[in-house]
Amino acid sequence: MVPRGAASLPRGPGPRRPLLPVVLPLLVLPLLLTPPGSGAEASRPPHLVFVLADDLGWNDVGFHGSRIRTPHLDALAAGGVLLDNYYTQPLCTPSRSQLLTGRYQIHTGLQHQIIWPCQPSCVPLDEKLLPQLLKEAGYTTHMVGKWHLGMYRKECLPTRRGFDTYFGYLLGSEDYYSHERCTLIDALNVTRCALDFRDGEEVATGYKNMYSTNIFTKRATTLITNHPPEKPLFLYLALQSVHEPLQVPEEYLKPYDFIQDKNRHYYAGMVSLMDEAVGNVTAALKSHGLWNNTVFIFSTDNGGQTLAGGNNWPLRGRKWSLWEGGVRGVGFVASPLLKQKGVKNRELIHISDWLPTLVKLARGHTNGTKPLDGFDMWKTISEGSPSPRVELLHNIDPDFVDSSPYWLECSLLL
Ligand SMILES: *[C@@H]1O[C@H](CO)[C@@H](O)[C@H](O)[C@H]1NC(C)=O
Ligand SMILES: *[C@@H]1O[C@H](CO)[C@@H](O)[C@H](O)[C@H]1NC(C)=O
Ligand SMILES: *[C@@H]1O[C@H](CO)[C@@H](O)[C@H](O)[C@H]1NC(C)=O
Ligand SMILES: *[C@@H]1O[C@H](CO)[C@@H](O)[C@H](O)[C@H]1NC(C)=O
Ligand SMILES: [Ca+2]
Repeated sequence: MVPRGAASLPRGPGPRRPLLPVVLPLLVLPLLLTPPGSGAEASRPPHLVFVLADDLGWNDVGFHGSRIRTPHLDALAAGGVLLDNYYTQPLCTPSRSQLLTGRYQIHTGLQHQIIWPCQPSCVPLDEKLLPQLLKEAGYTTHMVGKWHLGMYRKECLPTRRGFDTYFGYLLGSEDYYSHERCTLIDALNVTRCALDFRDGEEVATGYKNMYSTNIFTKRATTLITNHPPEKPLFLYLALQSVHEPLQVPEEYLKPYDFIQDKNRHYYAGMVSLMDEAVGNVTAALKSHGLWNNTVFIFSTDNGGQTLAGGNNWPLRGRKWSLWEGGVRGVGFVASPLLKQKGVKNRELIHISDWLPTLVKLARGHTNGTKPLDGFDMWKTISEGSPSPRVELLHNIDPDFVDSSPYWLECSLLL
């Protein structure tokens, strides 16, 4: 695979399509309504709960054979559909933008990198996002956690893009306890920090010295507990775990005292805490009577950062790279609504596929979206049918730079 460019991934022995981004088909998906009266499933659209981990590596979960113990994730994956040929983008903003638009980032202008703190950029305002589509389908829509899709003007905020409520970080790389985002301003040789924590559109105070994943999990379970089960719920929980900085409460380190590497030791504790968080969320869905009509998705946003505790073995590469370690993602779907359970799915699935898949499950429509690059994967996931996707486009970006000029531009604003 070549870094920085287009690459295609053949699926199975079938015909291989040419590697020509210019002839990407414009995919206007026919979103057929589920026929009425086809069993319990047809009674109500399912609750959709999407948990996105940050920078979680391939070899960082028990179900991939890691020494890091993730009993809750392992049990969910074992009882659901493990996605074994699932791809994300190698970085936060591109992956997250594709998740919520169903479109490759070459179509949204977000192909160059992440959105830096001082960068006046967000997902273009004429893109219709997943929460807007689900809202139109009658869903209550909540987001908890890391946005990273732009915040330079109010119209860019999650609450203006389809979420009824929002609680979390607008950027990335915050301190887990102070919730401040620090930036080294090279030109001035100083580090500047600012609180990056919002409840709705207001600054959230009173959470200092509390670990973000605990705070986000508590908010998620409270939303679940207060949700009327008869109304369809979309909850997007974008955890800070397990992005650097490497921070975790002491008690989570103990079980991993055998790990010599300090980064890996901390990282292992962070993964365990995240696993517990997922356990708390699914327990709340169960005890509140939502689980039997829930589709639960767990995904990373990109591969592990091996420079900060992550591990993608046996895949080569890491976050930021187009090697498999950067883009082949940890992911699974758990749901009583799956036709096949306890299976490993080897069909090609990409992070841009969730929008059409979830909108279809919601019995919604994609009116108002621009041409989608994602495919509805429900039959592929639930029944094991062949994936409609035969290739994927990673990126086209002649302007890609490893360090952003916006770091410097920040200093002009201070
Ligand atoms: C930047 O500041 C640190 C102390 O805060 C100092 O040790 C370092 O030499 C400075 N670097 C430059 C290039 O001035
Ligand atoms: C999970 O819930 C328990 C019980 O409420 C709580 O003590 C724990 O901190 C929660 N874990 C996380 C990661 O939020
Ligand atoms: C889910 O459980 C509730 C209450 O236990 C029940 O009323 C409902 O019919 C169940 N839904 C499905 C799809 O089985
Ligand atoms: C979506 O668009 C189609 C075709 O324009 C139209 O028939 C349908 O009513 C629209 N659906 C909604 C929910 O707006
Ligand atoms: Ca990430």
